[in-house]
Amino acid sequence: MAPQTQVMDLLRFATVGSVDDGKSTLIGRLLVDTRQLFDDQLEAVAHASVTRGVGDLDLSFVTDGLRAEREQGITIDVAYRYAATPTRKFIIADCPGHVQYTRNMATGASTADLALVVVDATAGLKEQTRRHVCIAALLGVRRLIVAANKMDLAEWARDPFDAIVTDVEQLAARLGIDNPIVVPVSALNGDNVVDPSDAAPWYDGPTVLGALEAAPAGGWAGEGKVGARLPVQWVLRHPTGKRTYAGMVDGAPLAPGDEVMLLPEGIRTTVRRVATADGDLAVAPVGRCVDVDLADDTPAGRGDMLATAPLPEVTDRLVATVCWFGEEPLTTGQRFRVKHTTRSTIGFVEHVDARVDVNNLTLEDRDYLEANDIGVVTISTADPLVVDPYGHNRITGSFVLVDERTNATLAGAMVGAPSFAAPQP
Ligand SMILES: Nc1nc2c(ncn2[C@@H]2O[C@H](COP(=O)(O)OP(=O)(O)OP(=O)(O)O)[C@@H](O)[C@H]2O)c(=O)[nH]1
Ligand SMILES: [Mg+2]
Repeated sequence: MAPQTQVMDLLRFATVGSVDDGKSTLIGRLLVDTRQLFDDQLEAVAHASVTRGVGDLDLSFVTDGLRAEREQGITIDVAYRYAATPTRKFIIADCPGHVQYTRNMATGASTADLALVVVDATAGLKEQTRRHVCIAALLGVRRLIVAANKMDLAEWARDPFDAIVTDVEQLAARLGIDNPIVVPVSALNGDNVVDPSDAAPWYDGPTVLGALEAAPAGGWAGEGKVGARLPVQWVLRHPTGKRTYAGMVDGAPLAPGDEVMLLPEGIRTTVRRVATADGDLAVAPVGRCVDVDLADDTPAGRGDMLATAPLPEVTDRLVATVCWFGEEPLTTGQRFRVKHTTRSTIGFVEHVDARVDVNNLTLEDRDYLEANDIGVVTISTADPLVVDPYGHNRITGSFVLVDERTNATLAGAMVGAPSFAAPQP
């Protein structure tokens, strides 16, 4: 996962929504109409379209580059694209909609500030759309722009658009997301994507690009809620016998003179120097890789953490919200490798507490999770973890469950229960 950045003119967004609703076509349209593609790239897309017999220019081929993607007409892996307009830079993650690739969608959304939700206006919000929006919100995305797509097929009728607006507003309110914007578009024809269209005279809002340019960047809810965090990646031993600790700064900047706690040992000390390959820093910003020299001798190892106040929690038992991607169900008693920041340990599922019903965002009593379910579990670990609630920090608040035998990632997990889901009576 990427660090939280402070760069204000950069917006990271991910496309989310059900299979075939038009996410890749919309991104293709956005890139073509803002002239991000070179002529030879466009020619390659046109050539591939004709070769595959899908018309003159299948815009989904701009991001769907894998052979299997073009043959099956679906997105499988996340495609990252970079775009720049006169007012803003964008990092775009075009995610797959197929339920089988929900894991990839979660990866794409995990670094996004904003979700560009694509909904086929002739069908409305599907369960998979709701699942994606729910996962995006759990992953910390706090802004939604919704493209009510295929309006050409809906003959630009206002009713299906209004129905989507109502559903989106209800969903966003439950997830604690303010002011979702819904735009009626045809990604295929380019209406209201970059260029305003007069096909919907009843709509007076922005185009998709206009909404993306106006959206505040860095919409991450947890910014400012934790102190500096430096998960120790490497311990550097110097000829003098001194140890320094290398890793990436997260949460808040770290500076010489800062009082830090070494965790889980619980040793209080002070930062003496913050070094980089380019010399010492007066302040190391979030995202910077540094080598930290401490005032006292300390016995830390890889996987330990240096932290400034407000401090994280040290625990070997936690409640987490998990997105389960294993083919076999997740049940009580299972054992996994837990990878949290730079630490790896063994974890046991003490209890599967509940499953999230993505259609109405409630928790149902359930002691197992099936593939692509979202649920709440209690996990205990062999070694203590140094965690923050996911809502406060994306890095220290998340971990993955890995199959010990195959090394496959089976779940993405966030520390804490989902705030939106109230237990059912
Ligand atoms: N008529 C019409 N067809 C569209 C529009 N947008 C997309 N399509 C078509 O819908 C189909 C699916 O489009 P994609 O862009 O591949 O959909 P996707 O959401 O990226 O699909 P996955 O990535 O597999 O989830 C393609 O045949 C597109 O040409 C639109 O605005 N109008
Ligand atoms: Mg796609």
